[in-house]
Amino acid sequence: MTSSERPFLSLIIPAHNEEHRLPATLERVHKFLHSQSFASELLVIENGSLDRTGEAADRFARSNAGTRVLREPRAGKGLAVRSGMLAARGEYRFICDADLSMPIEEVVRFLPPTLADFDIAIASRESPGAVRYGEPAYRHWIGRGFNSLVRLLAVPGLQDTQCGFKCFTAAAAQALFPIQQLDGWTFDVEVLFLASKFGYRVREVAIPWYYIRGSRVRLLRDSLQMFVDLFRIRSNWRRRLYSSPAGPQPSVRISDE
Ligand SMILES: Nc1nc2c(ncn2[C@@H]2O[C@H](COP(=O)(O)OP(=O)(O)O)[C@@H](O)[C@H]2O)c(=O)[nH]1
Ligand SMILES: [Mg+2]
Repeated sequence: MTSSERPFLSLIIPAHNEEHRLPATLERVHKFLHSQSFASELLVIENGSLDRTGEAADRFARSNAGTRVLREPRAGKGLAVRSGMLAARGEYRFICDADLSMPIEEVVRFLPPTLADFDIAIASRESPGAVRYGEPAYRHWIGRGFNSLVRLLAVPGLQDTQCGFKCFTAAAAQALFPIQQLDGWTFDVEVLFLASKFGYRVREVAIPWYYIRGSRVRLLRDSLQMFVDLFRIRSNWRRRLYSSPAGPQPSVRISDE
């Protein structure tokens, strides 16, 4: 990893109450990045943790060049990902959950030369070829129920908006994250909704995905909030609260609906 040139890849890890699983994840990710021929940087964004996640990240960054730790005062995965995406300098900016439920080696499948002609590439546990390992049935069906609502209310075409592994080109990240507003779990739906409204090319990448216990999602409370957020996205759009992205855009096709 180098700091002077613009990195090819920024790997962005949002971390909340992750003091136990973060150190091993950082070791693995760092080792993987070093084994690649491209330049990269690693960003950890901690916010609102009640444990020593920030200290664990700082300790790692002190002894591993190319790692940056950012902090935000309020909790929220969406807020953390937004600050990471906007602080990143890479040509490609990849969100990676701290539990590494997708093997990190899969990252190359979201990048050129393996994948080309996209603005956003999202991991999918539903596309042909994807495999879910060890997921309890209740989690699976809650996820499928939410996806039905997402397709009905916000993004018709996508079978899995919630997987924690997504790759953005620098241009797409810099256009979409400044106008996206949700700070919590539904930020993925909002960003993908805006991506489709503004004509960005979204590709789904089928992945092997391993269920890891200890989710930070509080099933009842967060699911309810996510349901409300779907209506908020629609209402924000109707009220024209999302300004058009500034800067470079893809072949723009703005839908009025
Ligand atoms: N920085 C930050 N990260 C968060 C927050 N909430 C969740 N995360 C991170 O988001 C990722 C996904 O969380 P996880 O509990 O695995 O969710 P699940 O896999 O969707 O059930 C993990 O890296 C969490 O640490 C938050 O408030 N702030
Ligand atoms: Mg997880």
